Amino acid sequence: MSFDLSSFSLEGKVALVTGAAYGIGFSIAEAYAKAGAKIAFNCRGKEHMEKALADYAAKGIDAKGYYCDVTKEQEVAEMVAAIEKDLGTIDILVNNAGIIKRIPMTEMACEDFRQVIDIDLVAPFIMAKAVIPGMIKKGHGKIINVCSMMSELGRETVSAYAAAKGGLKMLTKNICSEYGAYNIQCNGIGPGYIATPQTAPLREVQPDGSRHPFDSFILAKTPAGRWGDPDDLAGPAVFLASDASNFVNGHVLYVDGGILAYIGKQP
Ligand code: NAP
Ligand code: GCO
Repeated sequence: MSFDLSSFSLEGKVALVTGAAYGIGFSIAEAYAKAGAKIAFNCRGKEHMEKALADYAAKGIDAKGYYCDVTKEQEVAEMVAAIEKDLGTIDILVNNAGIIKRIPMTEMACEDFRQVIDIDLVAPFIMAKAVIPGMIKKGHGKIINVCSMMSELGRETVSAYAAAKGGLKMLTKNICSEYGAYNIQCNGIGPGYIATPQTAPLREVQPDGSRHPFDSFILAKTPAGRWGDPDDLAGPAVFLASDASNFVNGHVLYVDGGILAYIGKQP
């Protein structure tokens, strides 16, 4: 079959991006809409929902928003059923919803560790389990798990998050292995350090007006010498959701400006 640029199109596809009221999820959903997909997203709070719907509308995107805590199986089942009724069977799932808790491991309460694992690892399992039957019936599907630098590397204070994102990389490979025969491709996308609310504490300007030490650290670790923008993920995410990647499966595509390849700027 000869290559055609239309293989990058998402025309007529139904995409669910979890936690896409803002941040990385919003940028991925916006890119999918521009590529032709019908957009569904979820969040938990009324305020975030109302602002997100207005932000999507301001960009000419008729996104459908659903209240759903992705850790709750019943809420997920109801959301998927509602999306199938409103838009049709889900063709593309992006497991984007996620949290981080930055606490030294020996000071971290077990319930904090469990909450991060629940949202960042168990929820992608719950979401995938809910959409795969429809994808099998339809004869195709795309699942994209939002991994992290911490799928490959550790650092102080993020033990739960690294454990979750490391596990998410392996869940990605296992969904690939178990459902590839049904023409379902499951890949990861691994953002580097991206400027969103989640990383805002790491970029806070210091009282003396200087950069946060972690901000300077990341600039030195990134060949591009900058933090990523959520829109840097748009093209790679469209590729992984499109027919252009139908023989890419179980892969984690890092969109990190080169962090994983670079020892860091010499002092
Ligand atoms: P963010 O700005 O904190 O947004 C996280 C989103 O997840 C919010 O929309 C939030 O919605 C939603 N969410 C959290 N828990 C949820 C739950 N239980 N049910 C439903 N929605 C929930 O984060 P971000 O920076 O955009 O990150 C998005 C994803 O990329 C995360 O998985 C993160 O781990 C990953 N990531 C981020 C970076 C980075 O540098 N920013 C790099 C690599 C990977 P609510 O408003 O309802 O809380
Ligand atoms: C941190 C950051 C990172 C990023 C991202 C990197 O505290 O180290 O929040 O975890 O969010 O996951 O890829």
